[in-house]
Order: sequence, then C-alpha cells, then structure tokens
Amino acid sequence: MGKYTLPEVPYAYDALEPHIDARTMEIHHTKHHQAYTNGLNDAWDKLPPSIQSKDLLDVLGNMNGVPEAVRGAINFHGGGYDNHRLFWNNMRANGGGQPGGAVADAIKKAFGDFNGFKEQFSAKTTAIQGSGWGWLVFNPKSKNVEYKSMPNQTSPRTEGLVPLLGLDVWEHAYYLKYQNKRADYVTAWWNVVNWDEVDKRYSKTI
Ligand code: MN3
Repeated sequence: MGKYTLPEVPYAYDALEPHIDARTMEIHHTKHHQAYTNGLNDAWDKLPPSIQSKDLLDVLGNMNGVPEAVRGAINFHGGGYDNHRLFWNNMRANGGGQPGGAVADAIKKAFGDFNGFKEQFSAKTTAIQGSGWGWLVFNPKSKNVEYKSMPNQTSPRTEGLVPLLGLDVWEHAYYLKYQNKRADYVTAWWNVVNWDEVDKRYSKTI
C-alpha cells in the first residue's frame, strides 16, 4: 500500500440528487479518484527521498523542484488526487444559495456582486475545451480572489494560487445524467455548493 489512500466523500453518494446522481458519484469516487490515488502512489515512489518527505501541497506548489521524469505524473495524479478531495468537500446536500462570511466580501470586491461572479464562473467553466476544472482561487500576490480555468488535472497550486471552490467538468463528472449538456450540469451544480467550506478555506488564507 502506498502513502496515499482514497479520501472519503463526506456524505452518501445519493446526497446530491437530483443535481448530481448517485451512480455518477460512485463511479467518480471509487474508480476515477481511486485511479488518481494509485497514480500518485506510483509517481511518489519514483521521487527522491528529499521530496518524498514533503507534503503533497508543497510539492504541487514547487513543481520545478520535481525531477522532470516524474513531473508530468505528479502534476496529473497529484493534482487529480487533491482536486477531487477539494471537490467532494466543496459540495453538500441542500447547499447552494449565497456565500456568507469574509469570502462573500472578497467575491463582491473582485466581481462586483455575487451574480456577476456566478455568471462569469459558469460561462468560463462551461467554455473549457476538453477536460478541466473551473476554480475560484485566492491569489496571495494580489490578496484578491479570482476565477481560474485549469486544464486536465493541473492544480491551481502549481501557479501559486489557493483553490477555494472547484468544479470538475471532465465528462466523467456529468455524462451519465447530462450527456453533452455541460451547461445544464454547471447550472445545477450551484445548488450543491458548500459555501461554509469555501469560506473556511478563504479564512485560512487571510
Ligand atoms: Mn473527476
């Protein structure tokens, strides 16, 4: 067994119905997230001990320090491992609505108002070509929150950004229920956003 084990989903697979169906959740977690976990363990074994002793988040934040031969695998599987555990936790049953706390003010400051943010996040995430993720991130340099699209499983952490809220738009995240209608999935997903968790993540950055 490797260092990394499959993180838990903190609710039942059917908890996000009807917005995200139970079968999609089960396959997404037990097959896809498990595959990133296995891939991360395989890649981690190939790292030098000086990097193996580090935390995954520190490694993702300093990809130049990772030997080139394993960098792609760490980027993909390490990103996939971290992105999905963030994703499960930034959703919940009976979620949605509007954020509260400090993150609500940060969103207002960056995007004008909540609806402006929501529209921009939805439009840009729906428009991602191929597989990727839409993110609300905190930028430690500007001290502001921003929208960021990332390709495949590349973590926002690789660009020095702190992920606050992520939306997986790989087809495996929605195809069983929504088929080609990614925009409908994005619209429905707002109903399961866990804003308390997003505010908690934001509070750790400031
Ligand atoms: Mn996924």
